[in-house]
Amino acid sequence: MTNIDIAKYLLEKKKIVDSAILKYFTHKNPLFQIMYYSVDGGKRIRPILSIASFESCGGSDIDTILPIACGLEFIHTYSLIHDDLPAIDNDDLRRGKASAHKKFGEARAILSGDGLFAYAFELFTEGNGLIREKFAAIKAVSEIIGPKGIVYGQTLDIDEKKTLSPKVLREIHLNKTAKFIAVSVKVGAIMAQSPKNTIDMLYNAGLCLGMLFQYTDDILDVIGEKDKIGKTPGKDIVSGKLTAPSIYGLDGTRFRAQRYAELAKAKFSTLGKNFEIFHALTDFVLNRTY
Ligand code: GRG
Repeated sequence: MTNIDIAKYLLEKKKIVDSAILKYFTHKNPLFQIMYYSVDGGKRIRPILSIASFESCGGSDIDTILPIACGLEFIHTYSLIHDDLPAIDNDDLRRGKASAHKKFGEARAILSGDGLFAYAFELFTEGNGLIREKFAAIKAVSEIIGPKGIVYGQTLDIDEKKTLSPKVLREIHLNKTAKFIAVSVKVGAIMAQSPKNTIDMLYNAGLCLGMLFQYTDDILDVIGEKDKIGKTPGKDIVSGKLTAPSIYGLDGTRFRAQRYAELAKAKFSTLGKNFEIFHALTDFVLNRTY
């Protein structure tokens, strides 16, 4: 247990991220409005993780990490827009409102995702200095959002509807979700110029946090409230998706989520007291209702 007020922490950091994001949407070009529609409204977990890591690693100038934090959110939003498309998950609701293709039509939704994806990389290169670190951050992110990460995980996700294989489930969760969560933690450490072993340890701890995140996402699909989760509950069951509850049941999934939380916290503990915030963040992910 920590004395950190995690709700307050998340709210404060979300405000910082939200106002940084807003500054990137001052263009008059209407595509930016379509892009912003989908960006608006998320929890900002990935950018917050990158900031938490940056600060825990001793980083002090938040402007060093903020553009990258916003870029992570843009890539995440891009993946959500594409995930919701009729050809993939076909979901009408996202972040408590009509999903992008429902609001603007498929073509504009696809293009707004593409725009966010490219815009993220522009942000990653923003500002002067720390060229090596930016290069390392771009390499780390680009490695896990493509065919060795998110896109691979999503491909397995759409293919694997029949087998009830724990091994395949792990592969989907790891690639679709956990690596992106882990790399969000990693880039904070990179930008704080941390030593390689700290960066590696944080990435490994982040993978456990990411697996936990997808377990709680699967649980919320079964028991979550539409108003809180902002998307359609029960979709995984209807579409016959391979999820943790479909293999382990709800109680088994909760038990495994608890184990991932313990594992994540044990790994964050080895980094010392400066990383206490990650214990609170892990507990938040374990107990989240949205
Ligand atoms: C190339 C990046 C890229 C994507 C294309 C469609 C696709 C391939 C990937 C989809 C991956 C996906 C949607 C994974 C699920 C991850 C997940 C648990 C999303 C929900 O994240 P939250 O709860 O949502 O952080 P908010 O709205 O709060 O940001």
